[in-house]
Amino acid sequence: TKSLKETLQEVIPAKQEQLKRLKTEHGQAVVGDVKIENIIGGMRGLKAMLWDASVLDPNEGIRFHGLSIPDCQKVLPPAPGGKEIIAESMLWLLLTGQVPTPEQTRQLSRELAEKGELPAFVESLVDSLPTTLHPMTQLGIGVAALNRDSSFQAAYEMGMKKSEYWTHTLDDCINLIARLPVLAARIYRNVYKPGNPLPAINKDLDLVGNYSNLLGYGDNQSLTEYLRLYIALHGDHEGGNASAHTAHLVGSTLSDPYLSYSAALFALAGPLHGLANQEVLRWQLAMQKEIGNVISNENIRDYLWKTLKSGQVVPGYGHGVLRKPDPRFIALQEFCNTRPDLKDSHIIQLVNKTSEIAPDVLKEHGKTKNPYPNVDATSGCVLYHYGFTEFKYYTVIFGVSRALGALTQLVWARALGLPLERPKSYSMDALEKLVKQ
Ligand code: FCX
Repeated sequence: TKSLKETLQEVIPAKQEQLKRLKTEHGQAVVGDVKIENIIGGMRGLKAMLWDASVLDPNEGIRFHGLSIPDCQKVLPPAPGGKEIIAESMLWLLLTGQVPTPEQTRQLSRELAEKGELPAFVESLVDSLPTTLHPMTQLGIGVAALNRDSSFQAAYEMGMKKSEYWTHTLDDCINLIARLPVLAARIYRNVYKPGNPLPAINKDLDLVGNYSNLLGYGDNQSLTEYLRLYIALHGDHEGGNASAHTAHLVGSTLSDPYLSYSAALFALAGPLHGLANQEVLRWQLAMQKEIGNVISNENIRDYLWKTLKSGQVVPGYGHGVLRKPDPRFIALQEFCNTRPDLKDSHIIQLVNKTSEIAPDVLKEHGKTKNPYPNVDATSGCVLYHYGFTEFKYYTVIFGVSRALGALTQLVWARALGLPLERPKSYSMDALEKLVKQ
């Protein structure tokens, strides 16, 4: 059985050739215009980034190396006894473009479990943080501190050749992915369950199986399966989203993967991005409180209007690229539909009903280009149903997941020798001058 590194080693030369071809044969080809609206509109719609692992179609949603979410659910190996995609299968696909065998995913699970321990100083560092510090801030601090052991940084100091960048980047990325669950679970324990012992990593379990165990939910197979699906689905969403883009930008300075991903986590911590899943729950619970136990279309519509009229966004709706309901949202909804307890859950019913009513209200409101639910519209509410109610922690789970895409693409950025990212900026005066020319 070929290992992840051996598989990657095999696929890199063809990709390097493809990049060379693009550069030499099509370097001057034009793929779009840059309008003033792109420059002042958060670069929305600008085709300006290379990202091989996934492409987001506005109508179809995400495809990972060409595979849609239902395709992935069919072909990517689950955990033994489970049904849902596991992080290892998704990681393998994102990194190599290939579907792993069950044996390869098991092998990778074992490798990650063996590398899962935190250095003692990171444990003490995280334990010393005030429990009032947001869990995402704690995660970012812990990830940045892990860079003490960066293989990339050490090799760089020793003068490694450019052709060796990717192997050290890969080593760091695998180590970081392996350590994220134990770091994230320690933060959860410290903030919400102080004094609880953390179980040892089980070398026979997959990454998310271990994460669930460390969080104290290992006995709940249904929640563990949900976490597996959640983490696989949030892994990558092409390159321009704020977290993936941040990892890419910081990595382009040859900052090591720990520092690059730490920066990405702080982008994920914003309410317009990953924090939305915590905001959705807060908002749905406030709605529930106001409308009481009767879930009627009218009550929900009124509450939506109240939110909009108070100048707030409806969390969990809209997207920078998507123009249809997010297939990740649909996959999570389908997960709920297959489980009677989830189907009958009050909060899930409220989420589902809201997703039926909100698009028309948002259309009538007339501002958002995409009135449909994104993945955050349901992800946190399902956790709440399971009794995992500490909603300030939800984005941390997203942070464990987004590493799959952001880090695998750092490996590729180094394998392809991508340069420092440095777009050109203009002042408003300079733009006006350009326009008048
Ligand atoms: N509720 C109310 N207004 C909304 C809205 C929503 N859900 N979504 C967009 N709008 C508004 C915008 O605020 C903007 O108003 P403005 O002209 O006064 O500034 C206008 O509609 C046009 O925005 P639009 O082009 O449709 O959306 P953007 O690409 O600028 O922003 C996000 C995309 C996702 C940031 C936006 O839809 C939003 O704020 N949604 C709510 C928060 C959320 O769910 N974020 C998670 C997104 C994602 F899934 C993730 O990263 O995890």
